[in-house]
Amino acid sequence: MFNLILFGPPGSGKGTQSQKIVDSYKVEHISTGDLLRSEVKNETALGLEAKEYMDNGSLVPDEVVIGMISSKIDATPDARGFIFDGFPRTKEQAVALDKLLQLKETSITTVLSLQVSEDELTKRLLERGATSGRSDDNEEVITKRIKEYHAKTAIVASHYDAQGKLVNIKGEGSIDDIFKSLSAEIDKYLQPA
Ligand code: B4P
Repeated sequence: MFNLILFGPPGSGKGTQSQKIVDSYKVEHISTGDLLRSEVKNETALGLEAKEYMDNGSLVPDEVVIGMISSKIDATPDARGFIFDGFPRTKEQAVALDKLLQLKETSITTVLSLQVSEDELTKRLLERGATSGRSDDNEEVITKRIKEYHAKTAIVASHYDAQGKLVNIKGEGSIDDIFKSLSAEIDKYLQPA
């Protein structure tokens, strides 16, 4: 099974590129950000807990996110592959994902890491904030999210680099050009469906 992690800081384009990958390769998309926002919108117990963290730019606790991922993988047993978007975001989540996939006799195929400068990230998220209505797209929270990325998430890249699975991809330029670079890597393992 093809299991891709699309990795990068907030605003690097993980959600944008995931959509294009799903359209082209017909893999299952698992976005922890989307799953959490849906729980918040539906005012579930999980959503009420997550909202506080998301609104101030913190990461939601690992156990909440890991439980959510596990049920999502189980829900689609016939998937051609998975694209993990915004997960794992801590070393603990990465270790848990490796174990979860091992139980299913599969593993991460490749980790594509989008490289975008901090100025560009802030610019994109502020622009999105002007139209998205997202509570975490304002200057103060964006700064906190980028800090959280450096403190807790950047280390996930080293975890997969040590396994020889990390590939850096330039994440600035046109959305189509970035998709071409990502596709060139994915094509090594899976052809468009
Ligand atoms: P996420 O929903 O994962 O969102 P993100 O990091 O903000 O954005 P992404 O990288 O997907 O960027 P996008 O394509 O939208 O996280 C939100 C919050 O949820 C976190 O802060 C955290 O609290 C919580 N959370 C999620 N997962 C978690 C986990 N595993 N553990 C704990 N907590 C978790 O692009 C951004 C903007 O840039 C868009 O407006 C897009 O149009 C634009 N853009 C994209 N590509 C572009 C390009 N090439 N050029 C110009 N603009 C571009």
